[in-house]
Amino acid sequence: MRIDVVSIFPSYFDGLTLSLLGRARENGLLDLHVHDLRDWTSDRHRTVDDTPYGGGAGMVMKPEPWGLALDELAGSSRPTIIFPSPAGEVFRQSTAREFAEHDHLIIGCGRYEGIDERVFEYAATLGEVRLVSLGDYVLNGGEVAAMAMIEAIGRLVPGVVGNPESLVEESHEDGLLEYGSYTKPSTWRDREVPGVLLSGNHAAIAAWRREQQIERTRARRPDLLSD
Ligand code: JCE
Repeated sequence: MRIDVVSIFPSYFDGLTLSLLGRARENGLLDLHVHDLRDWTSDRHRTVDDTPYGGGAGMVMKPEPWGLALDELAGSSRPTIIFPSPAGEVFRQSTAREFAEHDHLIIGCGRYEGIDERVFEYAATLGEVRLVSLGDYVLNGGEVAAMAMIEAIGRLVPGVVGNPESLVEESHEDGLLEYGSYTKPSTWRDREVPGVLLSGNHAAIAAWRREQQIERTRARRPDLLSD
């Protein structure tokens, strides 16, 4: 999979390119390229924003640099073009699974009050456009949302996470929260590890863990049980 990110703060992504995804990158499984939107400006001040038509607070990202960036990065690959936006569909594990199947993602990170609306229409002529929100809160720009999405998508690309079983057992993959985990010592500050986990009875352990998952989901995320 190739992912191109366009941002006016490309150094935000320096940390991400190390860690978990660093290894996938070396294997050639995940080819991440981060670009500075200002590289597609031509004025002396490398301007990417301007005042909004119709008035209002703040600035809007100009369409021209975005048009040139998308033309160059899309090529002939019919990419999926993702714009993080508080007005987009909510990003879920199912969204990550869907995007992990695609060969080429372009993620456009807005700033200020957002991007000129015509950029989304134009992008739709180059590939499939998706406006995607990380959740129901407002960030200052798309970068943090893009990083979260890249991590969630990247770890689903076959071969990126070592043990495929560890993917299935995690929260949200089966629609329930995870059971609690314990490690040594078996007693710590007068607190015991639940006895069943020390029993060696694998059927009892599996049943206890499933019960934990259901109870926690009911207490913390009842929306996951009713929907
Ligand atoms: C962004 C902004 C709209 C006021 C580009 C915010 C995603 N889940 C999300 N929360 N916030 C975002 C997000 C993504 C891209 C941009 N802003 C700031 N947007 C109204 C301010 C600009």
